[in-house]
Amino acid sequence: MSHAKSLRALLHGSELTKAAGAHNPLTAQLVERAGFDVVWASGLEISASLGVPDANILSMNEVLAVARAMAEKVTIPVLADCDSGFGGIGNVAHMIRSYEAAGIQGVCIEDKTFPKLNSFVSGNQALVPIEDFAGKIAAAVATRASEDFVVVARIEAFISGFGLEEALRRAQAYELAGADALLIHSKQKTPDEIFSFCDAYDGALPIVVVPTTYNSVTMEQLKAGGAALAIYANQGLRGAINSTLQVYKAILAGGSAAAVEDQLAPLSEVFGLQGVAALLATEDRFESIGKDIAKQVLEGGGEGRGKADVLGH
Ligand code: SPV
Ligand code: MG
Repeated sequence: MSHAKSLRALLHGSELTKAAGAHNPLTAQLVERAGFDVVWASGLEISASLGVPDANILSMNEVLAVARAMAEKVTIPVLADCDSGFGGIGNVAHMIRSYEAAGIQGVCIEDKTFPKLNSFVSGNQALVPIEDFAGKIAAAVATRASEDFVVVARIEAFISGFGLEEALRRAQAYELAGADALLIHSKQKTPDEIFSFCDAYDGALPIVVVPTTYNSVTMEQLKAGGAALAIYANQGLRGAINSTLQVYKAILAGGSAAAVEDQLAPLSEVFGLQGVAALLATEDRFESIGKDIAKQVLEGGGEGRGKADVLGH
């Protein structure tokens, strides 16, 4: 789909850019409808939606298929979570070609080992050496076909138990490698850690944050603190889990579906999201063209009328 404002332009705009996580085209459409600027094709959401841990259990092609389908259904940019790049430098180069060709506007890769583990799970959060990840970023940037395609370098130093110094060292390296933006991740309950990074970072790249655990920080505070993009990565999925389960339980408890009807989106809304009106209009148009063609042939009056007339051009 065509895009009003590119991801690159949004990252360099004067406002805080807001992204929300999605796990399929439907939730990507809801992200757009709610008014967010960007869809985050979340690894956590996509893997949860398929019933597996966020730990590179899914292949690149499986998550790419979801991100591609999202990009086909929204007009806002899709930024794809690509974990640690699905392997080594060769995997990253293949990933960039595949994601760019799929109409996705940017990817985010993180400096953890493969397979990665979700940042909020206690377990292996080991970082790869700086040189390895700088090589991946350089490969990503060198491989893209268009300068507009965005490569976000995600720093997991805080998640992995390191301090500000390590985070800043990595920021400098990834910037030198050609990254377009830096995502600084944190699992603290307050935004202090990410603000300490924003204050101390003296490079030129836009900073991306994910306020999941430090959820009371406001968008105004994030903007004032130096963030360019805030990703609300998984609230949609968590809301859907709660509300879907409540609906199922209420049907059983109420003995009929009437008990939940007022909490539900009407079917007309479902049809709207599916594009049913456009389907019917397309069918009408081409059925009538088909009839016109048949009429010409059956009535033997085909001469003098070209293809363009039949198609209404
Ligand atoms: C995701 O949404 O998959 C992310 C963000 O990478 S987090 O779950 O916070 O790691
Ligand atoms: Mg992820």
